[in-house]
Amino acid sequence: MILVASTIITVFVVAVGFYSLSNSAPPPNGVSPSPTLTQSPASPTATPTQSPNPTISPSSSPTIVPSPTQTPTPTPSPSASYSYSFEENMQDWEPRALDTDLANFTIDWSITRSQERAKDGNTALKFYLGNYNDKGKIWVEHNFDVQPNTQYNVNISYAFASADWGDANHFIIITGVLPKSPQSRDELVYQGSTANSANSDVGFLWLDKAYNFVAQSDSTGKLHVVIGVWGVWETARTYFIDSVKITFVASSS
Ligand SMILES: [Ca+2]
Repeated sequence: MILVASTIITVFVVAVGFYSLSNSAPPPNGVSPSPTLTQSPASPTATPTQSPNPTISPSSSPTIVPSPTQTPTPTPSPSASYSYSFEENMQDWEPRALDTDLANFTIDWSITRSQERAKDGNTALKFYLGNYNDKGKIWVEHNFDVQPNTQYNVNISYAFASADWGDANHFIIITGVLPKSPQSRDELVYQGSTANSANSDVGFLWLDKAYNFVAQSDSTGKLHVVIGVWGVWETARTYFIDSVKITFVASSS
């Protein structure tokens, strides 16, 4: 019995030893390091999984950008025409004056809507200047939205009623287009006299006035039109203006 057991153990030990020798022995080629290649791809594949995080933030932010594109819509067109008859109101024409001081008070002046006479409809603007300081300047002013830094050809026409007959002692017409609202006498634009070409006192006559200008807007995109009179004779005078037409045509951009 003991002999049989020892024989079985001996056979088993021999068999195990033969088996281990057949697997541990190097192959005839001697290329055993091949298993190390299978481990190297494991570590690089783990790092790319962090990359999706940065791609989330750029995709959400561009949706905010398109909204500012709605702001340029108020930009005015390069050309525009306007007409004024003052039948209902002043139509945004603002009365203004300069050099109205006289000693310790100011001279009388006014620019109001009046139904005394009109060239179109029933109402015109009435200009009254009690020019007793011999230097008063009164006008109406209208601001227009135009394209900034653009040159315009501007035509201003209107009906002008004057009772200034004869050859002397007339006032001077103010009409111009300015990039800024005038603040001094030197910034106003003066034209011809207020004479109505009559040889006798025939009262008010309606005259057609028309002036062309080249005006340059600045970065504010505004042009200021002024229409009025400058008193150059020491007396009181009245004038009327109606049917004002203004055309802006952009000549460069
Ligand atoms: Ca009118």
